[in-house]
Amino acid sequence: MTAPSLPLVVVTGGAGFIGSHTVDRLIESGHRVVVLDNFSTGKRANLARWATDDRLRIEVCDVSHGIFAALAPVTAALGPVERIVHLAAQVSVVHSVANPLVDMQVNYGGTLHVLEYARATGVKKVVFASSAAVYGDVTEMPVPEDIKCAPVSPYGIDKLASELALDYYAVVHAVPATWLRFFNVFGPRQDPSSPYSGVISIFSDRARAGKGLTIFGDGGQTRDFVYVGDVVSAIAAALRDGNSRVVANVGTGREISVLELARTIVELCAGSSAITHAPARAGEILKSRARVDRLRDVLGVVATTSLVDGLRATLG
Ligand code: UD2
Repeated sequence: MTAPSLPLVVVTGGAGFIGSHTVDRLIESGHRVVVLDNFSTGKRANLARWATDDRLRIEVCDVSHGIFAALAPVTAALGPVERIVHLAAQVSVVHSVANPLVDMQVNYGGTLHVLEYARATGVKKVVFASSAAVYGDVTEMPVPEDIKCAPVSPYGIDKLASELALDYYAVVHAVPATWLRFFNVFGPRQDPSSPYSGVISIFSDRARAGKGLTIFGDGGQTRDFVYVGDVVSAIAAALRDGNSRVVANVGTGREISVLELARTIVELCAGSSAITHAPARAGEILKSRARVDRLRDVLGVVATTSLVDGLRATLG
């Protein structure tokens, strides 16, 4: 890796869906990037475009076991880590309901390991991928950041606990941090292969193949689907932002029901996939829509990609 004057940024989970798009943007905008990924869901293919580029270094590392050992040889060669984007996580709400201890170890434990590294080495900024799942079932819509959080899943609890840890490290150990509450992120490279995958990746994959779509519940539940390119803009802005302890929703401010989403995807595929229903999943929220004033006013980001444009890019 050359060009030592370029700022060095660590992206945990950098081989994953949101992570690999983040890596693309950071390298394109003049950074050197170190990806930490255990490749449990991440893929080297997502980073293939940088395979021979010395601005990217990839270290196999499970953040829930600590990051000091993986980063020691990197920093010995390249100098200190300036900033960290912490995305590595177990991303499924449903999985967390079935496996709360795993969720806590990976999602909360992983965050503590990142924070310990940041504290010990004087990292200038940590940007953390939190989630709309911290809110639980709220009555105020669109949901503002300062509403009382009442998560209804281990996933939401662990993301909220991570936020509290970030706040604690910011106040007590002067580790500057921003935590972004992602709503439902979608786009190219989202892996449809697991039953826990994001609904758009599953529906797109099946509709393209003319297979049926299964809706959990009556399909009246809503989500605020935000395109990955807009999410990366929020991450990049948070990395640059000189403020600490900022929390911001990352969504569009619009919601769509899962039933309407299914119909839209089938229509875009010009297909005839049947839409059927199965029982609703435990631990899920019913309605979700972001208030986005803070994203715009503090970070200067507006999620401009329409759902249909984003779906077209996803469907390829
Ligand atoms: C997403 C994120 C999660 C968190 C949360 C924030 C994923 C995989 N998870 O959880 O990390 O940030 O948003 O609110 O992106 N559904 C179907 N049929 C299917 C699959 C899903 O009906 O085949 C429904 C599902 O029951 C739910 C909705 O689609 O009502 C969205 O499900 P999801 O798994 O894509 O995402 P969610 O909201 O549980």
